[in-house]
Amino acid sequence: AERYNARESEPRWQAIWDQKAIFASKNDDKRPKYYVLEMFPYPSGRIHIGHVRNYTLGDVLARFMRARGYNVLHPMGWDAFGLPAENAAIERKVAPKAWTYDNIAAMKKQLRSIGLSLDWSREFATCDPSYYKHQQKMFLDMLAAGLAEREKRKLNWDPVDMTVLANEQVIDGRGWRSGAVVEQREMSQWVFKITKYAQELLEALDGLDRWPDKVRLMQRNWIGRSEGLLIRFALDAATTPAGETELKIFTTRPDTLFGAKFMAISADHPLAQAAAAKNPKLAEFIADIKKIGTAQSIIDTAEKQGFDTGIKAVHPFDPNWKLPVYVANFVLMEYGTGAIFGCPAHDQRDLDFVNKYNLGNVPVVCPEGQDPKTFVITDTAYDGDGRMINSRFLDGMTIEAAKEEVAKRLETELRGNAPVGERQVNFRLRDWGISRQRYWGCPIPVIHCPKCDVVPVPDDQLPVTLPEDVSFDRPGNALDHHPTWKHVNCPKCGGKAVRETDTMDTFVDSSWYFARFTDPWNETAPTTPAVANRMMPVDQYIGGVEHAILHLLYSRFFTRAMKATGHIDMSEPFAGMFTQGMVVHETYQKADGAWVTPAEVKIEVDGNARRAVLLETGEDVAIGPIEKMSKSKKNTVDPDDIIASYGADVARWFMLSDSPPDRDVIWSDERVQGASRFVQRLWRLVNESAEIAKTAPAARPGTFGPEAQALRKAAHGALDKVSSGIERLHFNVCLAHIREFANALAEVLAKGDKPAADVAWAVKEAATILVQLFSPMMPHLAEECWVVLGHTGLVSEADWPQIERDLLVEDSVTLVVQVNGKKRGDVTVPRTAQNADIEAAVLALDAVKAALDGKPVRKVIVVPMRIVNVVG
Ligand code: ANZ
Ligand code: ZN
Repeated sequence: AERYNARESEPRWQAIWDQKAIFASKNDDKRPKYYVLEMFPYPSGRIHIGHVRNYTLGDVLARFMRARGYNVLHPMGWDAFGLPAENAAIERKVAPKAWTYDNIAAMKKQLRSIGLSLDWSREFATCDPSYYKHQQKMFLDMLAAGLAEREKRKLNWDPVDMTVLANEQVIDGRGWRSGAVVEQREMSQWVFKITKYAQELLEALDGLDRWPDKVRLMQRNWIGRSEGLLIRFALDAATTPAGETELKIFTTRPDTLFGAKFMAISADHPLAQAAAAKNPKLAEFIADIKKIGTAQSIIDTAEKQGFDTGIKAVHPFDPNWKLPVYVANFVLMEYGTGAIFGCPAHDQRDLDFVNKYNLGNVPVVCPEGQDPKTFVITDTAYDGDGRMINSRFLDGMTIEAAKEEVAKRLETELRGNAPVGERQVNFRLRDWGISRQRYWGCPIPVIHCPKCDVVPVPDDQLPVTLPEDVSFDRPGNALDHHPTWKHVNCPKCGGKAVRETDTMDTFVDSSWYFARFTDPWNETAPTTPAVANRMMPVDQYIGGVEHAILHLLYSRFFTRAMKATGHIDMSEPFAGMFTQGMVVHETYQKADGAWVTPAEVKIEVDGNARRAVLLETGEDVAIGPIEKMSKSKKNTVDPDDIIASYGADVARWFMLSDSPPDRDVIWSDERVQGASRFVQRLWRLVNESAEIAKTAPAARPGTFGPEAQALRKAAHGALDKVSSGIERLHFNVCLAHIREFANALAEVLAKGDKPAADVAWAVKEAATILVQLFSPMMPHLAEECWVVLGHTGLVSEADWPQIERDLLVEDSVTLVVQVNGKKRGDVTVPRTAQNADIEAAVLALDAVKAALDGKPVRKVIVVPMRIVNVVG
């Protein structure tokens, strides 16, 4: 046969799939549903190789489940709002809308060239008014249900992008996109009350047994539940500003109360403000530390600093024990009560702090087996288990018992009319601030009226659409600058009012798109609940681990909010979650330090040595470490180039073959060429098989000789292993089985002579199974092979082959061979072999003879199916 020509074949099959609309799933389909979803892309302009991997993984599963008889939903859309469109507008004077839709068109073409089994009939972009209209409706539903609120908040303000950033968008005190030092500003903004679901979001993680453990752990930590005690410390009146009488703290370690050395409060704490009013030095200190910002990442890394307010707090178990109260930069106002007691021996931050201010420490927990008299803490706090010491009535107790004892005592002790201590559960999770001062986002559908305050936009006026005549000639929110857009009459009183000009965080857009895919045609509601309830949850969601926290958590919250407002009747959107690894590549650098792209170098291989030279000049370039593909290091490969030179099937096969899908895969041209050779090999194999298949009897032979039987066993064995491998997304293992099976088929063909009828029949069966096995990975090649084998219809529409289970039973077993208890090799014998035959086979082994070294055999012990031990 001629060489397989992917360039000619791939677009042809793509057109046929399209024309027959075979991947469009119907909502009234009666078969069981299977929903496969890859995280939808941001329309940046070009597909990158990471997308190719992501969508290929999902596509293999989607094609497989379709062949298995499921009504597969495998849609695609665009996460289309966000800053880059505005930046393009500023830099290149193109309208955000035009830029976005142009990018979508270009990327859609690229996605099609990968040969994905996507249902394009459901496509939408989150910037389509027909999508965000429903998002606005749900916002209003949430407002009515108390799940959206307006709140005054200290916010991270990015002075360059002129927008509020979420805490997680602040990296080392700087904006994640602009890199500008972030400031703190107090502003009113819209929040979603995700904290109402904190406990539920945490508990439900246990039921998500098809999620990676690491993702569930990340979510758990993010939600950050901790059980502790709220303690009211009395303040010493003589040292305290008038009006202040007590300091409330939250602690998870009440057992360490006798190790307390100081109290610390946040710079934003009212007591700090009160003390600063009379102390200019303190006021200055507070101003200073506020400049650094209060993002967690800064607090964790900044040097611990404090200022002694002069105020003293009284120890709850000893009226004569006074503790100094500091303002400290490592205490956050937003967590607990914004105040702590510091126990330096058992908390590293507290220890760093006392070491700086010479306050000393007293250990109160002694590790088991340590002598309390010699147990001292210097630079490293001890946060492990042990017994209480130096702690009066707690001495000798375990930490747990001591916590309980302190809680019991303080709970029952009253000051004023209130208990001194109170058990409390705290969450680290904050409500989700969704206001963004940006143009290219979903408008928040409310109107601010001087008389009526916040008025929802009436349903019949939705969507509130973005104006298109906007200018980006000055920084800030173009919606706010627009001459007319925001000026409206109040829907309630008819008076002059203004629209909300904040738009929603783009994470809102991606928090329900998966539900919209179930019925994107519904013009009057976000979902058609009966359909959404049937098609959801997503059975397998696939995406990058970078979205393991926020996107998944927000989606889980939003699904609950949709449930509360009647748009869907379930809580968890993703039954299965898979996080794929990255595509990485080695880096190349010229002698002058300039990075060069993989396309510009040629690799010369000499034995084990690899050398890189510049294609154009032959100049040597250094091969650097393998890294995540990035523009700065130029170690990217362009999917278009790959598909143009090798075809999509090769790219897909390579992505799947080289490493498990959850690990990084190293892109290497040499290995890609290997995949390309394998494609040609399969093509030849199928063509040769087709010649033999022509001679096969139409009817299945009644019996099969040993050769035919062996081939059939290989075929059904591969079918079994690949089927279960795909279900578990162990794609690299599946590909290894396919290779092995292809070899078995090739061996039969290599015999050359005209095969007997039973063998010819088995070859036809084997070739058919082989093509079906690789069809989810290399669908274009598979369609072409399907034709060659004389099958009608499309392999993409064919049912998955039936496994004949009785062919899976192995005929032989392999036993470990030991001589005097030491492994010397193994032996493979027929499953039905008698012990005497096994003994004879073992004693004939060279390794056994060598180990015996002429000594007589005293005994041979056979452990059936496992071990043979020769005693000499
Ligand atoms: C005394 C103590 C002794 C603490 C000890 C820890 C170890 P999680 O587990 O994250 O809830 N803390 C409380 N509020 C804080 C705030 N606003 N800013 C900074 N730190 C704060 O952490 C609870 C612990 O973090 C609390 O328990 C408190 O310090 C500190 F050996 O109290 B601990
Ligand atoms: Zn009004």
